[in-house]
Amino acid sequence: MRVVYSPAHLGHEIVSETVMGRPIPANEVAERAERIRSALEADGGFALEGPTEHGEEPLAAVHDPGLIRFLETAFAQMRAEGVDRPALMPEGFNVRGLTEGMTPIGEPRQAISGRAGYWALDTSTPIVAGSYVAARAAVDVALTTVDLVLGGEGAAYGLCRPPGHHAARSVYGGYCFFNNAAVAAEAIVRTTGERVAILDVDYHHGNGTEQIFWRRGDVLYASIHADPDRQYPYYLGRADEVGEGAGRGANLNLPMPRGTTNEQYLVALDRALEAIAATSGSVLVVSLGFDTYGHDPIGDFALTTDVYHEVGRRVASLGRRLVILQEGGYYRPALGANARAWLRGAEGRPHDPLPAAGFTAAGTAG
Ligand code: SP5
Ligand code: ZN
Repeated sequence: MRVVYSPAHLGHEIVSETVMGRPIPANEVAERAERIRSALEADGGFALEGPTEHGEEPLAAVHDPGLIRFLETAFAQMRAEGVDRPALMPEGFNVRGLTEGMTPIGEPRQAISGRAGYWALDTSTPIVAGSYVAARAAVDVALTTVDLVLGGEGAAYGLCRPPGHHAARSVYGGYCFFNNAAVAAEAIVRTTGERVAILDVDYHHGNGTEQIFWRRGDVLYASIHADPDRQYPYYLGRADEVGEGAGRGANLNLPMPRGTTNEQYLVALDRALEAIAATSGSVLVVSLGFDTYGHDPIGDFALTTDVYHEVGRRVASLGRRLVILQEGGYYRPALGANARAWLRGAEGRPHDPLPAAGFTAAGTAG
């Protein structure tokens, strides 16, 4: 399988994130993508290549130009204001109730902490010096993966970092700046004129993808994720969110309980695949996350490496061409094995798991 990867992600070097006011070691770190890259290189069955530049037009088809300009200039503005921190985070937020019953206010013209809070969703998505270049490269990775598939590949994988599915048209957050999968899906619609489906198997609900295509009947969004009553992104992801207008019925949310097992997960997957099979279109975009893994530090599902091979296999059995884009997954030691298993399953290759590093065959620490 062809794999698109850009080293530009290394410039998005995150050290800490803030959760409930407390700084904790960052989860969405560069090591994630490097672990996946090494595992795919070691497999021998994957061919890595760099992305080609696609410019701003396909990005602006999905995102508010104001968000793009903010992210492009934010870090430099923070420095220009004399703030000597490694990362920019918002101070306050443009929350829904602030302008309830009023005509909404616009972006503040000056203070960077206020501008950040106008566009941000949370306090766990720091902007560092290399974040914008990395986020633009991740979009190019996604669009290059689309090119490969529209050019005849049955499946291709874009190792996007930073991830994308929490980014809405005018919002960044959840470790995401630009919605790589949404940009990809929109590019496919515009190029092929067909309908497109997006299957989101990250542990979290892809609130950004849902928002972007909420009123669209030509893009189906189907997601299996932790129930937002107990998990981020909290404010979207419920089963009764089905889309509106032309998009009514083109949004499928399958919220899952704590401790979701391989078996429970596969039942939900089959439901999502059934909904996708009922729509037309020859290309499926997959938002691929491994934070569903049993040992994930921020998830609470119980999935194993073996089931990722089966998930990849079942997704491919739909018979659509696959644009597979990386989202989350934070248990670094297993990321390589999990990605390799999923992608081998999607390609119809056998599982062939490698013994986990640091463990003997008996499963005890070696
Ligand atoms: C792309 C993606 O997977 N984004 C996820 C963003 C989640 N941000 C919220 C992190 C909350 C961490 N909670 C720590 C609890 C430790 N038990
Ligand atoms: Zn996630």
